Amino acid sequence: MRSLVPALAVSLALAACHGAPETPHATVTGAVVTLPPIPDRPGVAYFMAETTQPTRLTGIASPAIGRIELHESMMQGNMSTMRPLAAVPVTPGTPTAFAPGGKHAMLYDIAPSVRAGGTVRLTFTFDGLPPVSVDAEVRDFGAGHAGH
Ligand SMILES: [Cu+2]
Repeated sequence: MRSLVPALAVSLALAACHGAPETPHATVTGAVVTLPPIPDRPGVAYFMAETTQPTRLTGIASPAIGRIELHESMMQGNMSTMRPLAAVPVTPGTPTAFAPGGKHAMLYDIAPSVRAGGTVRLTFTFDGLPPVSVDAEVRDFGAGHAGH
């Protein structure tokens, strides 16, 4: 009898994984928001997006942030510049990184309630898939995000 409970837990876990065909979905992991060095300047968000079927990330929204834009940083000569992206393709099997020096989300009009050490809810919109909400970790401006 003593082994019954662990065995049952394992079989339930397997049922959860394999009992039904996987619903198409996207996943967002490692979301981090960096606050601006000066209030009233935009902040930035980094994360990793994955998907079970080809899709595009078309936007991000938050109840605590006025406007969020998808951007890409690039070098132009010695200058780092950035351009807005209307949508970012996400392909199964290839995580799409939003990371320092490349793609990122620009956060305008961040509510004062968003503080370093806390979290902020971000909702990601993907073409043809359910939206994905995550609580991003909030950090002070620091290493890893020069340029904005
Ligand atoms: Cu930007």
